[in-house]
Amino acid sequence: KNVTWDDIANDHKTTNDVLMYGLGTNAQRFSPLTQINDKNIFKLAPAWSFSFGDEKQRGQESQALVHDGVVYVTASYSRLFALDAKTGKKLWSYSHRLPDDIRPCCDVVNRGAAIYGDKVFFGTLDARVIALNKDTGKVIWNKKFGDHSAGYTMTGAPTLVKDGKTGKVILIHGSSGDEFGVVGELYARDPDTGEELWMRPMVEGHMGRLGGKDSTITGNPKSPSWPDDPNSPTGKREAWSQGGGAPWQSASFDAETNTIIIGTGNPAPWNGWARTAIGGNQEDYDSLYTSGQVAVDPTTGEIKWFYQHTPNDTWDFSGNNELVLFDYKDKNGKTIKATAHADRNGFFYVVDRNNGKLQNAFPFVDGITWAKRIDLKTGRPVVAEGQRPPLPGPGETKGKSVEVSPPFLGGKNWNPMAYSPDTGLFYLGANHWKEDYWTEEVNYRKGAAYLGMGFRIKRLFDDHVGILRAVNPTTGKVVWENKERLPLWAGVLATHGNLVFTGTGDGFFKAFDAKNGKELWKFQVGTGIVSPPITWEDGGVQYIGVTTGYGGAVPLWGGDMAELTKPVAQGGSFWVFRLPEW
Ligand code: PQQ
Repeated sequence: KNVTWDDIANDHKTTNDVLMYGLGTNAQRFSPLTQINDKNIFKLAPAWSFSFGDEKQRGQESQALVHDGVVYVTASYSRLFALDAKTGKKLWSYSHRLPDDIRPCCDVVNRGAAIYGDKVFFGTLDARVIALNKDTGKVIWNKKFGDHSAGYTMTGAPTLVKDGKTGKVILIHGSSGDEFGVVGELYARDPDTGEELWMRPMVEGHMGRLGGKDSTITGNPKSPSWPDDPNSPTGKREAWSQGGGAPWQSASFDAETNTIIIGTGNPAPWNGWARTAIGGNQEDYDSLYTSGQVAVDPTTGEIKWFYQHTPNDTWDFSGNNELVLFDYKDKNGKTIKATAHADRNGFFYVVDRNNGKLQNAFPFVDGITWAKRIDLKTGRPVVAEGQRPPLPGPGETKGKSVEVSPPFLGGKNWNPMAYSPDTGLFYLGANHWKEDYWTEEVNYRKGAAYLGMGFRIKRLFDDHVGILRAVNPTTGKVVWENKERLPLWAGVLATHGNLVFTGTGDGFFKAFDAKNGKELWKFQVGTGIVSPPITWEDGGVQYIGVTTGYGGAVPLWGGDMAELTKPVAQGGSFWVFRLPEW
């Protein structure tokens, strides 16, 4: 059976398949299934497990898809497996041949595939999108979108949207590469041929494309949010040419307003002084359209609205975490159609998805130092004095170190949260940590890290780093929490069975009571879990699936926290659980 747009549009309601990253175009990661519930979860047991094999045992961040009795799961190093959903038997696999000079910043990860018609689609570390026949694994098309040796790569799952104006289903994907100073780009493609329909760059003043031709410049053509330099050939300081803003995670889609909504990455370089006029004030240069959430027209690739979480982001907070679409009633009883976003900067944002206006913002982690609060009137953070690391003094190569929390890996990183319409709560895997942070010199060199900052991540509390929290998006209250010894890097799944599932760095796949946070069940998979779980139903049986295998940014960039995770064994498997017959 081929996948239709209706199948995708109803993904959040239907239980026999999982067709979208986020378990629906709204990215809520909520399943209406109840066979496995808070009463019988204690019986949950493995049904099968599949090993990805060979030596590529690290960084398994994939959310699997399920269709017509087949599990489609990507693996590290740009691999994709099709497995029989009942038995785990391999039906086919595809292993992309990668060149030696790829430059993924944060491990050789892949977060998942997209499915439509007779094809599955996924991105590769050498900056390609590939379409495979879903039944045979045969390559149908293969499109290179960027120079991997300059730092372009792709780790996020592509998604599909149906353009309400033209009636065409289109494939949407982003790019990665901010840490190497490439301009972040969002793409729309024809799913049948892979042909580019449009491309939107996320740095103000750069030219977009539509139908293979120049379209419009992003934002103000003079790009006043980036500093001028009359002595440079572009008229701007170097950073503008390399500016980052990569939409490296996955888009959500609001069919009602025909809008693609996606987060944009950090500006490049991290060093905010390089993105400020010499002798100027960082607060005067926002580095649009980085570190925010952007609404894009699927027909043209034009920006409809933009809300920036961290103007002139000098902390590598990025703005790229998932946008969950949900509706709620405000104080006056009016229904607000909103996006919810837990930013790396430690604040949770509720934004009106019709116009990008901030409705609510509150901290979801403790100990935030960089900003006092988010001003609900202006929508801008009130940045704390002394939290933008100073330039090196005369004769120095490093600036004075400043202690910042959250650190650049964030109060929450890419690991997506879940929303339960039953409880009205968001469930998110957060982390409590901080960093020493200082400026360094920075000059662009193709393919080299382009940061201009030095850092060391440290612990914030003695007894935990990870903290799973249930938060109320209207009051900002933490309703329950569970501490974890290691950083949390797995996505969350919520179900109508009053359950919340997630995985831990030390290898436990866990289930919690969605209402009160009581830990109800756990299973040790023998390696860390850094992926989003899924659930589906087949022949009257509910299954829960999760990819396992430690990796991602923490062991590479985590400083003291990387040390902490050293004992975690690597791996690469997909596990499936069900209730036994008794
Ligand atoms: N990827 C991870 C991971 O998979 O664990 C963590 C991060 C990335 C980050 O903390 C990043 O800042 C980051 N940034 C970019 C970017 O700005 O281009 C890309 C990626 C990526 O593609 O994995 C990460």
